[in-house]
Amino acid sequence: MDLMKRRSGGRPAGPHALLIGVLALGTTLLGGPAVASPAPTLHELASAQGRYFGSATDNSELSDAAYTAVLGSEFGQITPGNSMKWDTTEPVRGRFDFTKGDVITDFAREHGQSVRGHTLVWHSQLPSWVGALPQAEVEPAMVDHITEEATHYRGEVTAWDVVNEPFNEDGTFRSSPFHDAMGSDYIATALRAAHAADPEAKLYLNDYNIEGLGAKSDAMYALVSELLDEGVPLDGVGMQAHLAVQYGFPYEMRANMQRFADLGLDVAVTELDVRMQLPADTAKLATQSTYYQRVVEACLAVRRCVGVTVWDWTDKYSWVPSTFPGQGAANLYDESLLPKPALAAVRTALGEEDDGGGSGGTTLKALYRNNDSAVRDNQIKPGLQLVNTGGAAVSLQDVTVRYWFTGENGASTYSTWCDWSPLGCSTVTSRVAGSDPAAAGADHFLEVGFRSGSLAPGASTGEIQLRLNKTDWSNFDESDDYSRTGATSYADATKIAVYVDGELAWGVEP
Ligand code: 9MR
Repeated sequence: MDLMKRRSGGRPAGPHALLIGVLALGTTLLGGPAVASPAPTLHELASAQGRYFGSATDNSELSDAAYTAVLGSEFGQITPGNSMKWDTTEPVRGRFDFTKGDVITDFAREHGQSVRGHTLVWHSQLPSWVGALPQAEVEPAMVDHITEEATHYRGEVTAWDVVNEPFNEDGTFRSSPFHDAMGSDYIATALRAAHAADPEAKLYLNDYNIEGLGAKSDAMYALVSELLDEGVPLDGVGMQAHLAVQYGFPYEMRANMQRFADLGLDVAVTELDVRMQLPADTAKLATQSTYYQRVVEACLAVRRCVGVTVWDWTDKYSWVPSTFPGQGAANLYDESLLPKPALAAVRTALGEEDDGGGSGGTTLKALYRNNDSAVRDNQIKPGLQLVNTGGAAVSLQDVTVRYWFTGENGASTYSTWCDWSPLGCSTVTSRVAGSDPAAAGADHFLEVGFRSGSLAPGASTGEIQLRLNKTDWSNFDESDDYSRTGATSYADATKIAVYVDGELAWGVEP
C-alpha cells in the first residue's frame, strides 16, 4: 500500500498553540528582563523525553546578569562558542591556556549543566603556527593538542566535537593543514587521541549542511561507516543546523538522522539557529517557528538523537549579523531577551501541555468544488480549500492532500497545474501518482502540497484551482472517480484525504 499512515491522534505541533505559550510566558516576563518562569524549562521538557536542551555561550556574555539568568535555568547543556578552540587554548605551540574554557565549565557545574567541548580539530580559528609547520610535524602537534585539551577537561566535558567541518559542500574532504599533511587519516588519528585522553567522553564529528539527505551527508555517512568498520572510537555525529528561512528545510532530516542512528551512532543537533533577511516580519517569524519545531520533532522521532543545542538563545549574541550582513533574528529570544514565537514552537514540540484550550488533535478539513462540468473530456479540474477547524496553527509544509481518480487508457504520464489560489500558485505543489494497489475509482491520485505558509485556527487556504491532464491529452471518464462529486459550490469532501506529517487528518481513503 502506498497509502499514508493513519493519524494516531496526539497533540498538534503547530506554531499557534505556541503563540498561546508565548503569551503565557510573556506574561511572566512583562516589565523586566527574561527570568526563569514557573513553567517547565526547555531542558525539563526535553529531559522528560530523554533528551537535553542546550545553548552555546561565550565568556563575554557571562557578565550579563539577565542573560545568565536564562542560560543557567532554561538549558541543561552548554557549548562554549569560542573558548575551547585551538587559537584560544594553544595560541603558541606547547603553551596551553584553558582559562576561558574553565569559566564555562565552572558555570556549567554551578548550574548542573553538561558541557559539549567544541572543538579539538578545525581548519578555522587555528593559530597560524599550525599552518606553518612542516608537514611531518602536523600530526604530533595535533595529537599533543588533543591530548592536552581532552585530558584537561576530563570529567568536565561529556562530549567532544573532535573534528569540526571536515567536508566541502560537494562531499569532498576540505583542505586544511591536517588533511594536507595526513589525508583523511587525520580524522581517525584525532579520534584515537581523544579517546586515549578521555575514554569516557562521547566523541563526535560535527558539520553543517549535513542535516538533510544530500551529497555532504552522504560523505559523512560513508566516512563514519568506514571509521566504525575499522574500529575507530566514534560515538556520534553532530549536525550543526544553521538554517535560514529563505532556504528550504533540510530534505528528509528525520530519515537522515535515522540512517546514522542505524549505524549505532548517537546524533546531536549541535548549533541550531534559523536566520532570516532583516527586517523580521510575522511571516518570516512563523516560518522560523516551523523550522525550529521541525528540528526538535525530528530529533524526538529518532531514539538515538540525544539532544538539541541552540547556537545561543538570544539575538543579542548571535554570530549571524556579522557573518551574513543584512541577516539575523536567528534565535529563540529577541535582542531584548524576550521570547519569540519560535520559543513557544520549541516548547510545544517538546511536549508542553497546551493550556490554551486547544482542540487536541490537528483538525483540518477539505472542501471541494468541481470546476469542470464535462464528465468526459481531457482534463480534471478540482477546486480545493483547506480549513483549520482546530485550536492550533498548522504549518502548510507538513500538509498534503490527495484526490483520487481513474486514468483510463492513454498516456500514463500527467501534467498538473495550479491555475489560481490566493496563496499564490508558486507555493502550491502538485503531482499525479499511481495508487498501489489501485482501488475502485482510484487507480491514480492528484497530490497537492505546500512550500510554505501556516494556517491559523479557523483560517481557510481559500480556493486552490487545480487542473490535470494526461500528456497525450486523451479523455478521462470521471463518472466513476472516487473523489469526484458534481458540487458546483464548496462543500465538505470526505473522499479527499488530508495528511499532516504523513498521517491522515481528514477524509476516508479508497
Ligand atoms: O559562534 C562563533 C563565533 O563567535 C565566531 O566568531 C565564529 C568564528 O568562526 O565561530 C562561531 O561558531 C561557529 C562554530 O564554531 C562552528 N560552526 C559554525 C559556527 C558559526 O560560525
